Amino acid sequence: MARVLVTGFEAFGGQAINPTALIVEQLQTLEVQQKMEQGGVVLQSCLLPVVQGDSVKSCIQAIEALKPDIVFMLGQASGRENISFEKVAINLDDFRIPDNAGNQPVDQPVVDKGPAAYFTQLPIKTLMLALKQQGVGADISYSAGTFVCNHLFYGISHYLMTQVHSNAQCDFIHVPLLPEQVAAEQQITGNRSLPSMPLEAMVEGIVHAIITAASFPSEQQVPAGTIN
Ligand code: PCA
Repeated sequence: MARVLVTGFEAFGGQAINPTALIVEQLQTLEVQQKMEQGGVVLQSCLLPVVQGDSVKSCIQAIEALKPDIVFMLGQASGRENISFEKVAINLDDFRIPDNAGNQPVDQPVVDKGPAAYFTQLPIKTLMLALKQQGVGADISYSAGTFVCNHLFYGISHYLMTQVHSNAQCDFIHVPLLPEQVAAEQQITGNRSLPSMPLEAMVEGIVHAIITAASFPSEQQVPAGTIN
């Protein structure tokens, strides 16, 4: 059995919901738990605060309790069209808006004197292809931004890399907005229509990613590079 921890985030930036909180809720249903059991996965999930420092601390607590083989951290990324597997975590906090505790660091390292970046060790191209085969839009992203999602991704990558007794691997997965978030935003700001994905497709994609990763497949050598 593979032990997998999945984290979601609370709502932030004045928004009413965060799709990743709803995904985490769905992962706790009996139906998903049964699928996980059949797929050889012991799954645990939790919600994290959108706060510099505390997000990493809460995630480490969950890691120490479950001792997972794989950690998937989920976050919302407005403007993304597909579920995107992040390749890189960078050692930089540069918050465009304050986090939920009012912190707004500018050009600070996540970890003082830590390496500039970490690459995920998980086979994310294989995961991307598995989702596409299932009919769920997926791609690889080469920037998780410089807000709390990247902060958590870097903080947990650093923690796992520096733990002597841990072989656990992690990745950050960004999901698009929900259709209802796009509609709400359009009403308030009149903004152009942003891309969205229904919750059912997000849950299907995340469940498939978890079960695929839990069989520890090797990475596929396919191009997925971008020019931005
Ligand atoms: N997305 C933000 C933080 C929380 C979330 O869901 C980000 O991309 O940094």
